[in-house]
Amino acid sequence: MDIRIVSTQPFPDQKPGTSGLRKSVPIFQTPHYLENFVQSIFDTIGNPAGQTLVLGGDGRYYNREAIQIILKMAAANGFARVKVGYGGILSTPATSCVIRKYKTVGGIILSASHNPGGPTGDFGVKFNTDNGGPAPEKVTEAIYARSKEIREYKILDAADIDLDHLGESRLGNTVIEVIDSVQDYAALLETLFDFDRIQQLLSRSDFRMCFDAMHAVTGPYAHALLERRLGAPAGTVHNGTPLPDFGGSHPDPNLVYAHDLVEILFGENAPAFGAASDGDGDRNMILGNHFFVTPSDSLAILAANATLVPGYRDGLAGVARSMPTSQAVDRVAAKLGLDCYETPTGWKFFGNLMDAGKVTLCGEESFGTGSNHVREKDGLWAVLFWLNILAVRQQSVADIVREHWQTYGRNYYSRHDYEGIDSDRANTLITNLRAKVGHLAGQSLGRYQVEYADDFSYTDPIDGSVSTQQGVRLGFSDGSRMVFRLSGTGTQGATLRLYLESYEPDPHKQDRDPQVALADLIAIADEVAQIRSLTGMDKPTVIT
Ligand code: VG1
Ligand code: CO
Repeated sequence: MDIRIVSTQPFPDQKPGTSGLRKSVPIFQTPHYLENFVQSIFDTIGNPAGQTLVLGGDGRYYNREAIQIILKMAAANGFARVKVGYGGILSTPATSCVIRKYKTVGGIILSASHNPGGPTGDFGVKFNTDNGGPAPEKVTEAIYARSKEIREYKILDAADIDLDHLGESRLGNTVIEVIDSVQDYAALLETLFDFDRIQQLLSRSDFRMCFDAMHAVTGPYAHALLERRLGAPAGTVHNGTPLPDFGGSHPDPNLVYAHDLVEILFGENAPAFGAASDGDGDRNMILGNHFFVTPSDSLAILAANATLVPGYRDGLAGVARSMPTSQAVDRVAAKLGLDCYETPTGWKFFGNLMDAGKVTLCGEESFGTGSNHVREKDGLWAVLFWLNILAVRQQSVADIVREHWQTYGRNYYSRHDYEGIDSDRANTLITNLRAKVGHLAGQSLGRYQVEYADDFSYTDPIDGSVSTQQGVRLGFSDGSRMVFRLSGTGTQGATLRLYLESYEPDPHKQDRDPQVALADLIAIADEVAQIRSLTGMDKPTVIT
């Protein structure tokens, strides 16, 4: 065996963000950059002897090259086996599924999720631990600490592995197993949903659906599940071939970046149901005929209807949402007598709650929903969950959502993103807010009375770990809220996210445009945070 020990210098910037390490492709192509980070992960895992690693990515530019490097490093580090996705493809939820099913030590997912790809786009490395979930903060901190002192890494001198044939081969003493990217995951979803009933729905002449894979990882999964297994007509899946640059767009399933799908669902002769997923397949957007379901409402509706779905027939242990996500699901939990947890942004905070059996469903406002079937958010899972509900209730998406509002009230919700802000200005804005919040409680802002104002801090109820400075939030006496935080997934400048929410119990007032319903709060947010003057931008770059 030709193990090479390569001397290297640490890079100072390998601190994982909300979800993995994300940098531009040219940075990842800098000699030793990827290798240093991967060796830091392996050193943190400890003793790889006898262990299995799962490896795959979303197919973006540099995916295949990075996989070859990581396979040779895994072999040089002494892993017994690596399960790698066919063609280098594994979605984030599928990776989580494979880690859990085969009880492996963890997995590496090559993805920058919703960030654009291509030679000058973004690349990323996420590490998931043996429960199948994103590494918790204590692990990402350890990886980062290791990356700051690393002096060498190990790699095997060997030929590339053929990723386009299923089956086993060897790199040194390590077995490399190219696995079907879809099979294990599809088999798991089949245990949760009523596939027969969904199949009947999809065969009805008056029900058409359309799924936009955005040229990202879910193409092969959606073709296999929706068209081949569940019988949706060929052509139901749009943009189903993963491309290294996602066809030049953001693989981000929201009203702005999934505009082709939005045009179809809001056009003439629109289908009954539409959905899209992101780069690595963990997010989802749900649309009805001329209707958009906010991700926060989607979580609440899945929770309220869970017992209609075989995998959740016996009810939920509890639910959880990230702090900026609307409180719609809290109302469902209250009515059903379920515990409801509020965590910081990022899926890594849900893992402990799920492992401890405290929650079954989790969600984020950023188009992420999931359950304890894996330890990731899961785009196609959410699509099948909705299809299962539609098949049972035989109502339109819009009717289901409106009925939900009548029962629970409507949480008007919107997120305003200000992208590409100068980092210093963004930090000033947040620093100013932090200084201000201590004095805001009890004050009136317009017609709103501030009930509490703080910088969100979370104590994990299972392991007691504390995460501070997770977003400045203002809560008002009528239940309205606003939250300010900086994105932890961007690679250029800073992105300010402003989250806005107000509650409307009156069914006659539930059909307003959210931007109109939230207009006063939007104005107050600008006044409190001086967004326009500090960013120099007069409106957000993305509104969802
Ligand atoms: C964003 C979202 C967050 C999500 C994260 C990863 O983070 O707001 O809810 O968990 O992306 O999503 P931020 O720090 O930019 O707000 V993904 O689909 O990477 O894995
Ligand atoms: Co993603």
